Amino acid sequence: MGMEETNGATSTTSTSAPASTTKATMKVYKIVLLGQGGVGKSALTLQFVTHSFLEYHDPTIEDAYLQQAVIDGEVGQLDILDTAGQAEFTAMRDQYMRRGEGFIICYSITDRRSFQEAAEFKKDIERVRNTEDIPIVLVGNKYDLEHLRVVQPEEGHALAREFNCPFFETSAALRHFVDDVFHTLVREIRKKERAEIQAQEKRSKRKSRGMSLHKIARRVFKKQHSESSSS
Ligand SMILES: Nc1nc2c(ncn2[C@@H]2O[C@H](COP(=O)(O)OP(=O)(O)OP(=O)(O)O)[C@@H](O)[C@H]2O)c(=O)[nH]1
Ligand SMILES: [Mg+2]
Repeated sequence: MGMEETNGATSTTSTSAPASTTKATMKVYKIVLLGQGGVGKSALTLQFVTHSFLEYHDPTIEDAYLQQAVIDGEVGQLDILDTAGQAEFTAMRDQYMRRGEGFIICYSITDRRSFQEAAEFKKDIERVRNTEDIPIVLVGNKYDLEHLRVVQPEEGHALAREFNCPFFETSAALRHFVDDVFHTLVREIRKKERAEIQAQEKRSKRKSRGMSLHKIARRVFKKQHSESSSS
């Protein structure tokens, strides 16, 4: 089952829109999918964008998609980068880790190695970005293949707690929890932006308070100075 660990805010519709109809003012969310080859990054992306299931594995080099979505009543343009999981195509990895505002780290519940790799992807993002404060959603895909499961849901939850991020078990085949993954990541990006704005406001308030204190001190000093020179 797919499970969201953080907020349960209502999700809404997502609609495909050609790039030409995108208003210049619409907020763009740069999303990057990471994960070992074959875990289902392309299948998840195609389900999200085109509502169809990719049956065969055609190793990705790099594919980009634009998808308009209304999330919590606010419209946004999701700029999705579906990356290569296969080692021979990974030369660009640092570059797209620098470019992304939010990351979907995927593993397959049928492949332990892909689960171990997920932790490596997280470390790589932190190394490239030099911070731990990056919007991430952890995804254990292919949960329809329960008979082939080797990674337990509790392990996914535990890793998500370590990452401090939301977690879903998904099925690209059944289109289960696909929208939730993308929408939740947008919420995580928005949450971070709001926190940054608040921090900035606090800083500028403190600065302006400091300025006015400085002004008062100057006035008092002037007054005292003029009183002492007139007496
Ligand atoms: N049963 C099942 N199969 C899936 C699911 N998601 C993906 N697959 C299959 O797994 C294979 C690999 O899927 P892709 O989406 O191509 O994997 P990828 O992560 O994009 O692989 P790379 O592009 O090489 O990095 C394909 O045969 C998919 O049909 C799922 O949720 N359930
Ligand atoms: Mg792919």
